[in-house]
Parts: sequence; C-alpha cells; structure tokens
Amino acid sequence: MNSNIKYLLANEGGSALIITLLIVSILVGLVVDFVYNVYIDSSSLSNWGNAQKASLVARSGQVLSSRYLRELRKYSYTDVREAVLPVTMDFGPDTALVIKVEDENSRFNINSIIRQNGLTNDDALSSLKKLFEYLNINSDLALIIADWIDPDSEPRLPGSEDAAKNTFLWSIDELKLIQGMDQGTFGKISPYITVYGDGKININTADLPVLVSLHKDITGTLAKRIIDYRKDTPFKEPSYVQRVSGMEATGMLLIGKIESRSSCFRIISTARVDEITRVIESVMDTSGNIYFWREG
Ligand SMILES: [Ca+2]
Repeated sequence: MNSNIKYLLANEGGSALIITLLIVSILVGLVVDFVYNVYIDSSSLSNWGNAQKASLVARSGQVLSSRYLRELRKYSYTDVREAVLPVTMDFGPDTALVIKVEDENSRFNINSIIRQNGLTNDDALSSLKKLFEYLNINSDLALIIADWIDPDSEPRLPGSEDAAKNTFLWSIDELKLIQGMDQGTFGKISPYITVYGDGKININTADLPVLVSLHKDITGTLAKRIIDYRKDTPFKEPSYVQRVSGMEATGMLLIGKIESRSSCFRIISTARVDEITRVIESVMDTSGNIYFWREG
C-alpha cells in the first residue's frame, strides 16, 4: 500500500489508473457485501414491511390519543399525571401498541417567566426561584434564564445576557446551553418544567416541588397536605384547593395560576411489529393542536 501511495505521488500519469482500480475494487467489495447481507438475512424484506407497518401503527396511536384527549374536555377535572392508555384495537399478529400519556400541565412552564410582550412576569419568576431553592439550586439561575428568554439585552447579573437566545424556548433541552446549567442541575429540574401549555398548573397532578413553587407561603409540609387531600378528593374546581387545611387564604391567591384539568399532554406511542419498534412522541392539546412531533 505504501509503495502505491509513493507511486501515486511520484507519477501523476499512472495515478489515475490506480485510483480507478481502487474504486472498482471498493465497489466490487460493496456489491459483494450487499448481496451477501441480503442473502444471509432472508427476512430483510419482511423487516422493511414490518418497519412500515410499525410506523403506521405508531401513527394510529397518535390519532387514537388525540381522540382520547378531546374526550377529556367533557370532564371538569383531570387527575392523572401519567397513564398508559388502554388499546383495544387489534393490529394483527406479532403487533403491539403501547401509548403513554403525560400531563404537561403538571409542570411549571419556564417560558411563563416572560410575558408575550417581552416584560417580566414577576410572579412566575418568583415561582421559578422558589422551585430552584426547594431543589437546592442557586436561584440566580432563574434570573439568567429570564435574561436568556427576554428580548432585551440588559443583564440582571454580570454576563447573564452573553449569547442569550432572547426569545422563548422551544424545548427544555435548550437550557443546557445556559451558563451554570450543568448536567446535574438540569437533571434536578427537568422533571418539573415544560415549555408547553398555558402556564397554568393542574393542582390535581403537580408534583410536590411544583406545588411549593406556586406561592411563597406554601411549604413542603403544606404541599404534602395538598397531595394527601387530593388522593381521596380530587379538586373539581381550582378554588377547591382552599378546602385544604392551611390553604384557606393562600388558595384564593392562586386563582388564575392553577387549574383543575389539564389541556396539554405528551403522547409517546410505541409500536412493535415482530422485532421492529417505532416510537412517535408528540405534545398536543385537547383541541387537537400539535406543538411537537418526533418519529424514531
Ligand atoms: Ca435577553
């Protein structure tokens, strides 16, 4: 091989032939390899068919889910944070569909700290700070995120506008670009935040740290009391949270920030045909609007 390279360098006239020979031998190698793979894997054609079928079944899962979400509009409250939808449809032999639904209104919408007009939503920013404090994260990070999202370039902290996006986040993964957001911190907050939904928190489904973030007077103990209460008695109206002992006054201040039913959900539809799996993930609301779609 070394002598060939030397020859190529030394003799431009002869190099073309050698390169042609090399390409031909690579092509022959590829063709042999290709035919061999087809030969040894007699099921590859059926794998292709199975992949097509799996994609279609996964899409069917999304369609079924959108119908299911529309049905939810009939109810005054929703109290399921995560669920696997029952699938009764038969898609044929060796075919399975699993649909997982997750409530996005159980999470804090991180975009809500900045209003549509670009001004800061101080109330929501306080909530994000409190969420960080509860999770033992430096609450200055909330200010850096606010600068990252807000349209102006006036830093709240030194350097906090550096390389800022200056508009709303499309995905919580974008937070990883922000200074001070290491993998550990992101891992702590990611279960509790979203970029989807109307910014209102479903009082029936929010996890304890999100409940704590709702107001300065809500302690971990009080949030736990809300969770204990709703286990037996889901909140049929947002104002019913005032019925929890200790929430009589604070509950009234939450009106407008909380709701008793969710409108935005993440749908993970996993279809398997024989050995082939296809996953479609989406975020959609109960009116049929789709905010996110990924096929894999
Ligand atoms: Ca900014």
